[in-house]
Parts: sequence; structure tokens; C-alpha cells
Amino acid sequence: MFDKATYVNRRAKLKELVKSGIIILFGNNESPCNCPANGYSPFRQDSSFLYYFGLNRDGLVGVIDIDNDIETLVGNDIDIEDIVWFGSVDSVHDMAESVGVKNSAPMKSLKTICNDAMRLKRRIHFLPPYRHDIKIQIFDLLGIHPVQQKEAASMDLINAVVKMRSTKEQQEIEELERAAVIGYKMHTTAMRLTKPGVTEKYISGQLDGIASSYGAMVSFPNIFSQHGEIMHGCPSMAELESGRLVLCDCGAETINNYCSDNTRTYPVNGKFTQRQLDIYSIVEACHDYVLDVAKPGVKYMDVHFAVCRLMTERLKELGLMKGDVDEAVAAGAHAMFLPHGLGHMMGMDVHDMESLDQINVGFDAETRPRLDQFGTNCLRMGRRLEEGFVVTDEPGIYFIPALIDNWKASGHCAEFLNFDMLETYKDFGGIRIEDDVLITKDGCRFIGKDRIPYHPKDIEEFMKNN
Ligand SMILES: [Mn+2]
Repeated sequence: MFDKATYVNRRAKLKELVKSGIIILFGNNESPCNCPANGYSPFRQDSSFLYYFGLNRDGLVGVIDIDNDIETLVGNDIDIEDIVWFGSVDSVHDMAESVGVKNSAPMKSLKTICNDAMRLKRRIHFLPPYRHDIKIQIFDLLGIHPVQQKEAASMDLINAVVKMRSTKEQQEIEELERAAVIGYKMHTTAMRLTKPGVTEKYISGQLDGIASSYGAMVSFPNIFSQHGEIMHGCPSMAELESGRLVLCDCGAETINNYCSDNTRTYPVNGKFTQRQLDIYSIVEACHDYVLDVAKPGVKYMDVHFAVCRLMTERLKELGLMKGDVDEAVAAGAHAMFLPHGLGHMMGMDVHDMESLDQINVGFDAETRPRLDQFGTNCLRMGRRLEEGFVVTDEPGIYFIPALIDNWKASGHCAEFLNFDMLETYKDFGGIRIEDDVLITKDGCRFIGKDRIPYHPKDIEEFMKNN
């Protein structure tokens, strides 16, 4: 948690941006896993609630009445039975006080607050809910059916929250740096443990332990798989095999819920083959290119397409692609290899503010609508970069057997792809290299003081010596 003034100032700015009405920010509740008292652990607060109210407790709702300038923390004090099981916690009144909120009220009063506002036909602003219990709560309070809630959510509030959370404060950047330190430990541990015969799940489990030993939790379920070509592949009980590549995409959240998100791909036996190096060096060049060009004023969509062209050019040299580079990228042929975007915003959520919809976060009037072409439709960040933004830089090249078969059968982009050669890469897997980039006043820099090894020589040396 940051100091009281941080939250007071953020709410003041939010009121200024939203201008009128009443804002309701729902905190999260415990989420039952297999029975009510056995919850998914650990508890994860909603990021926007955390941003404005800072409190990492379940069962809280923040109410900001802009017109009357009244802020209220709504929640129930725990009773003696809960104290027996969970220990004493601060009263809702004291929690409110700690973040500069003058008023507190029990949960049942939220219905009255909403009824009064609705009777007076006042604007009630809420963010699109993503948890089912909150959807039911909104239905009870406002009578809006869950399927209509996304549409009924306040665009004014969404835009204000996106505007504020996109630009990271100095203290937030320091948190992201702390997350990167834990991420470094996770990645270098995975590299150290990787050898033939060890299961993917064993290594992934060790990474979970590191994340929760030094911070709050992993910033998303670990991707640790020899099937790097499966974008969000889960670690399996499969044993690592000499000669194959393994892709590790993981990150940690600090105690204050700021994230890291890095990806490395390396050979199980610690030594790249020439065929692996040929593809790896292309991804490496694309990854490094971003650092040269990302700066305020540059559209991230333009960086994405520059990377797609660079990748196409290099794949042409290898013989996997053919034809005119610009035409190939315009046709979307590169998406055979890179079916996702170059990166996304990162902060308290690994895909920052994704619950507010990426089209509201990564795009603006200038860059909407996003092209609906396969591959580009997964671009999460397209708009102009600004100082203080944190985005990921994560190019990849994947050989997805089903996609190769699918395009080959339909002849899609056949003038730009060498399907005969692609056939011989069906057992290759996939490569991604990912780092987190802070946009500075006149350029950018990676977050994290120590680079997780990614140049092939550095990886081979690390794996040999550790
Ligand atoms: Mn990422």
C-alpha cells in the first residue's frame, strides 16, 4: 500500500475527470474453489479498487458521490466467530481512515445509496464486472441483467481509469522493478532446473513457489512447455527431451500487486542446434528492434508492423516465405508465424486493465477500429506511446501444425508461404522472447536491472555453468 495522500489524490483526479454522478467501485470477494470456505488462494483484490482505495481486503465497495463530494467505504465489520478463525482485522471505519475516506457504512446501506441515486435519476458509474458474484450484486442493486452490464458500464469512468492507470507514477515503477527482481529469480531458476528427464510441471511448480515466497503470487498461470507453439500452453507431466526447445513465459506480482511478465525460450540440453538458431536469431532481432524505436509519440501498432516486416524479410532469406514483403504483411501472411500482437500494457494486471476491454486500453480514436485480420485482431496495444507507459515487447515465431494444414488446404496466402518447407518445421515448436519496457521522456528502457539471459551465447553459458 502507498501513503494515504496517493489514494486521496487519485480519487480527487478521478472526480475531476468523471465530473458528475456517483461512482461505485466494487472490490473483490473471496472466490470458492471446491467448497465455500476453501477459496482460490491467495485472495486477489480488483486492481481498480486497489488503485483508488488501496485496501487488500475482501467484501469492500468504494462509493464516490461526486456531486456532493462524499466518499464512503462500504463493508461489514467481522464478528467474533470470524475473529476466532481468522484473527482480528481493522474495522471498516479504520480501514477507510487509513486511505483518507471519511465515511464508512455496512454493506446493507449500499442498496439505499443506489435506490436514492436511482430515484433522483443520477448517473451511477460502474466498471464492467468480470466476476459472477459482482454481476449478481449489480443485478440486485441496479436491476441490470448480467448480460447487459458490460454495455451499461460507464464509458466516462472507463476512460478516466484508463487515462490514470496507463501512466505509471514513480512509486509504481519502483514496484514494477521489484516484480522484475522476482521474475528474474523465477526465470533463472527455470533455466537452472531445465534438463532432460525433468517434468514441465515440476519446474512450473518451483516457479509458483518463488512467486509466492517473495511476493503475492504469479502474475498469471505459468506457461512452461516444450510446445511453445501453443500460445497459452499449460505445463504438463511430459518429461523434457534433449534436442527440443522449452518456452517459459511467467512473472510475479509484488505484495502490492504489480506484475512482471517475461518469456525466454531455450534448448532443454543447453545447446542450440543451427536450425533452432536460425529462427531464434530472427525473434531476437525483432525483440531488440523495439528498444531502438519505442518512444513517446510512436504508435505501437507501427512498431508491431515494422517487426512483422523485419520478420518476413528474414523468413524470406530462410526460404520459409516468399514474394513482396510489404504485400505479404498487408495480406497477413506473417500471422502464420506471429499470430499475436507485439505487446500489451502492463501494471497491476499483467494485461493491464484488460477487464475494461483492450479496445479501450490499447486503442484510441486515432487507432480504432482495430483491423479485424487474423493475427492483427489479437494486437492488444496500438496507440501512441506516452512517457510513463509500460508495455511488453514480445515477438515470437511459432510453427503450429494445425494452422499450417489449415492454410495449406485453403491456399490462404499461398503466394507468400513455402508450404513444402513449412511441412518440415511441424516438429519445431515455438519461440518467444519477452521483456517489459518503460517509455521514458525521449526513448525507453527495459524494466529490471538484471537481464534474464536471452542472447544464445549467454543462455548456453548460463546453462553450462549453473
Ligand atoms: Mn505478455
